[in-house]
Amino acid sequence: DRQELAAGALVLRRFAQPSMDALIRGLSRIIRQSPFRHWQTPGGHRMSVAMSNCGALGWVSDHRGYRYQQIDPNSGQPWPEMPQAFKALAKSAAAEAGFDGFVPDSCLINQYEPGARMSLHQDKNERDFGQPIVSVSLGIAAVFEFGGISRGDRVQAVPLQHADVMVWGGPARLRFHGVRKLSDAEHPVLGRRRINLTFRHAG
Ligand code: MD5
Ligand code: FE
Repeated sequence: DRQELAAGALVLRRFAQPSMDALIRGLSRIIRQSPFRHWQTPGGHRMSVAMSNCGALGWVSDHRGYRYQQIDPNSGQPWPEMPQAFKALAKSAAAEAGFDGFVPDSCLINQYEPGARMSLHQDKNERDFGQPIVSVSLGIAAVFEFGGISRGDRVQAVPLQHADVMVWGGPARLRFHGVRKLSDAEHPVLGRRRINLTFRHAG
C-alpha cells in the first residue's frame, strides 16, 4: 500500500478511500460553480484534458501562457473554496511523506475522458519548489509516466487506480511526467472518466 518510486516520490494505494464520499460531494459542488473547460495551450492547441480549480489560486492556460490566478476567467469570480475534506486529505498524505505542515492554496482538477492524455512535462509554475505536490486519482484507471530530470530520461509506467494518492517532493518535484492516452472503461460512481486532484502551495 506504500511504494517509493524514487527519492521523494511516494505512492499511497487507496489512501483516499476513507474520504471518498466527501471528495465526491465537494467535487460536484465545485464543478457546478466552475465547470470543466478545455484550455488553449500558449501555442493555440486545445488540451484534451478538461480542467477546473478550487482554492485561492487556479492554474490557467491561454495564448499568453501558463499561470496561477485568483479569478476563474470563465465566470469572472474567484475559484470555488477548497473543501475541508480536500485540505485534510492533502495535508495527511503530505505528512505520510515527511512534509508536515503542508497547506495547499490550489487544487487543479483534471478530467480525462477516453482518448485524453497529458504529454511529458515538468511542473514549474509554482513559486517554491521546496513545497510538495499531492495528487489524488479518481475514477477509471490510467497509466502514469514517471520520467527523470531530463526529458530524454527513461520513463517508468505506473498504473493508477481510484483513490490512489501520490506525493512528489524534494528531489522528485521537478521530474518529467505525463499520463498515457486513457483507455475506455466505466467507473461505477464517476462513469467513463478519470479525475485527478492536484494539490499545490502555488503562491
Ligand atoms: C495527473 N497532473 O494525473 C497529473 C498528476 C498536472 C499533472 O501532471 O500538471 O496537472 S500531478 C503529477 C506530478 C506532479 C509533480 C511532479 C511529478 C508528478 N513528478 O515529479 O513526477 O493529472
Ligand atoms: Fe504535472
